[in-house]
Amino acid sequence: MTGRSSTCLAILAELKRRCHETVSGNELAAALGISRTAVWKHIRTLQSRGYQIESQRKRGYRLKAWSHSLRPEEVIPLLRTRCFGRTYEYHETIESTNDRAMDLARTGAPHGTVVVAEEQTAGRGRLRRPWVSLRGLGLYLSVILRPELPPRYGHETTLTASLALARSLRDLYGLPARIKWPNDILISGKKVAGILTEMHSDPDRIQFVVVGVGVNVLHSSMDLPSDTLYPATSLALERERLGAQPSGEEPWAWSRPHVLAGFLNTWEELDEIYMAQGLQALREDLIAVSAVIGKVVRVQVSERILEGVARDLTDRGALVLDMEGGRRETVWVGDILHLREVQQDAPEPSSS
Ligand code: BT5
Repeated sequence: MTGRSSTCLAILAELKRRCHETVSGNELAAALGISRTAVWKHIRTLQSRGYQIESQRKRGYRLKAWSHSLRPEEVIPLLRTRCFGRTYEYHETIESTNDRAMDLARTGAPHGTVVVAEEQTAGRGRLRRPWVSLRGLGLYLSVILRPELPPRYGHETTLTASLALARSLRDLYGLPARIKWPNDILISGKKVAGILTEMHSDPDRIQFVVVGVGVNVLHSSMDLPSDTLYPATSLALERERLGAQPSGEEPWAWSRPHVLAGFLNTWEELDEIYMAQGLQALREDLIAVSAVIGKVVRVQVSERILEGVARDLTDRGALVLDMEGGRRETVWVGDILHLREVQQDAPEPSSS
């Protein structure tokens, strides 16, 4: 980082810390050991980068609006991680952060590398389904993971990421986020986020996994796609509807950089538990926040459609279905097309 940009960061940090007041140029100059003219030049640089800093003659400077930008200077100071986000690539616009992360991973980018974009022009979900990625409204990111595991464990990284996202939305924002196995996050039955995992491996070992995550954050109902299998929602809409409060008091807690950093912090913690103890250490939490366990689900598994009661998750994250006639199926990979409550008067498939 250049001296110039690190001074900009220091000024920004001070204005954020004292966001309810006007901070004089003299105070900033003294705190940073630079001249008032230098402070003014850095403020101009920050303003030219989109920061809304009010400058009042003779009084000083005040940060007027919290930034939603995902530039590294907004996100990295909020990270508590060792690896996640420590290599951070930012794009204003990109076709797909997953494609970029796959390229970076092929050329040796380290575990925890994060690629973030303000907008994707060809964001995608599973089976190349489109992921609507409007500029400045959502989070579009991909994380490179290098677990030293055989390829058959690859799908478990999706579940770890899903749990991290659900947990960060629950714990930090009080939102009742649930996992629609294995890769969607729902709030009150509506889809707020989706996860796309892609992997490159040798026959016996994963080379790398790229986990792409799209989250609707600031969208109004007009910004959301309407032609989706599950109705879509955003954190802003659910916050308003549910009156949810973040755990802290800070006015900026709902800003995109905070949502992103809170997620990455939670995810690295869970990833470390997963790597040390395996998915079984997260199984109970996965069940507790599942949107599907105990529900009747219709699942597409390759060409087959299975319908049954989602009864359990195995230690390896497979979904256990109780089918009609007492048959039990274990599903490793599938797409849940539909889910509903078990009807009280209908005979329940056999219980475990
Ligand atoms: C997913 O796939 O939900 C995974 C989405 C992953 C997107 C991220 S963004 C960063 C990274 N880079 C990428 O290119 N992708 C990843 P799937 O389960 O297949 O769901 C796709 C379906 O979700 C679509 O067919 C639509 O029905 C619906 N959908 C599309 N955009 C949506 C949105 N913004 N909000 C809610 N639902 C949406």
